Amino acid sequence: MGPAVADNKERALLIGLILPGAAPSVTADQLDELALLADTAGAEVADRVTQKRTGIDPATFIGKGKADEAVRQAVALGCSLIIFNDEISPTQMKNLQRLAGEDLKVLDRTGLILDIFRKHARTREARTQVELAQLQYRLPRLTRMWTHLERQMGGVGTRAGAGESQIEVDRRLIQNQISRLKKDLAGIEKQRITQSHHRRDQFRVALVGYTNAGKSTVMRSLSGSDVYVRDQLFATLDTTVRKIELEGEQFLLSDTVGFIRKLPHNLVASFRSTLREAADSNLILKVLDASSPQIDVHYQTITDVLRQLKLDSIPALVVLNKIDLVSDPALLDVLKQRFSTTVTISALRQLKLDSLRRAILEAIRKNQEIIAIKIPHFKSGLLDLIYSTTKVLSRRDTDETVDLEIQGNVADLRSLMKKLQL
Ligand SMILES: Nc1nc2c(ncn2[C@@H]2O[C@H](COP(=O)(O)OP(=O)(O)OP(=O)(O)O)[C@@H](O)[C@H]2O)c(=O)[nH]1
Ligand SMILES: [Mg+2]
Repeated sequence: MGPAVADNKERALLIGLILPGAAPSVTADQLDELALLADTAGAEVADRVTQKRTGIDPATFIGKGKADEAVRQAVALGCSLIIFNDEISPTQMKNLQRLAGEDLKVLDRTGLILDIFRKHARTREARTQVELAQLQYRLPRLTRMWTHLERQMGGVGTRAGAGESQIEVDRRLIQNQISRLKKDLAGIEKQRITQSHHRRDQFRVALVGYTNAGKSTVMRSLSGSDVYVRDQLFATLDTTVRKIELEGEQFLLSDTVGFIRKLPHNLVASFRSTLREAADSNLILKVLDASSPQIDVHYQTITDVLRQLKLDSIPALVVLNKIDLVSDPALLDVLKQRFSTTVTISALRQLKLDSLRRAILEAIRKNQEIIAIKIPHFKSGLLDLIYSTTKVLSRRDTDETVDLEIQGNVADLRSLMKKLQL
């Protein structure tokens, strides 16, 4: 295998550790995903190495002998990167980097994801969020060895680039930078809160899902707008909101950053405000790629992240997407049962989008609202209906009217208002 690659893509060797109780197939799936991540970051996977161990080696993560062997293999394959499937501790990273030497950069899954995020961040908010997460990740790893290498290499595909300026500053400067970024983010977040405050009275639907599940494609086909869609991981980092009208009902649909297993917690924390768009929603659409053999892991990941963000009490609907890729109807039935959902679509091929529209419409009409109304005495015949279809929160009887504060679903309240006007 010649090390000279025509499109000068960096070559990477992937390394996975198999611990007791973990099926080798799980590691294989995770390495598939890691390969996809590497590809998205612009690196080409030359080979993968796995090691079964009873535990993590505190010094080198995998065994020292295996690490030496992997380094030799990587060099022979013309690799410039070794990427670990898991997060490596700062000490392990330092030791592994020493083993690897100067021409081979050691990365872990977290570092790789951060790299992709940095490349894909477009708005000031996303850039600030990524930069913050990246500095927090680097701070404990800031050894002389690391800075030296960083100065030479930066991240995947960046020999000298974005990372460079940060490397020259010392720990103290990084810490200052972290507090500055946090302040910036708080400022941006305040703006966001004011913005979403304006949209308070609108019904809000949020698309949530594993990266590459097709969230932006759903957004695109429901709103008819030009949203960025790519067959790569983390194509979307920024939140996009579109106003959509359906049979006279309006709602706001938001698309945002995707999830992935082992999502670096720094990133989850940094992206909290972006993900708050989902927090403000009345309905969450959990978009799943029905054609993925990993669908259960994906679902579990979404559920976990939503729980971490304390969003698990918001009404949610599972949307099985990419059904055009599921050729076995029996399999589709199994999936429908498993996720107790009736919405199965192909956002790309525009199949069965009406079932999704209907489900959203139903949620809008079921949505509870609180209104204040005055019932003139000549309309008091309506009171029975009001008490039976809505929840009366307060009542004040005056000479001319009965003043009520009532809570009910949008459809019921609307038909009531019609009767009041007659
Ligand atoms: N076959 C098929 N492909 C789809 C469908 N929906 C989306 N895709 C493809 O899946 C890939 C990812 O789609 P996106 O809409 O960018 O996915 P996403 O969930 O927004 O991904 P991130 O923004 O990266 O988190 C693209 O190549 C889409 O064309 C579908 O229903 N069928
Ligand atoms: Mg997207």
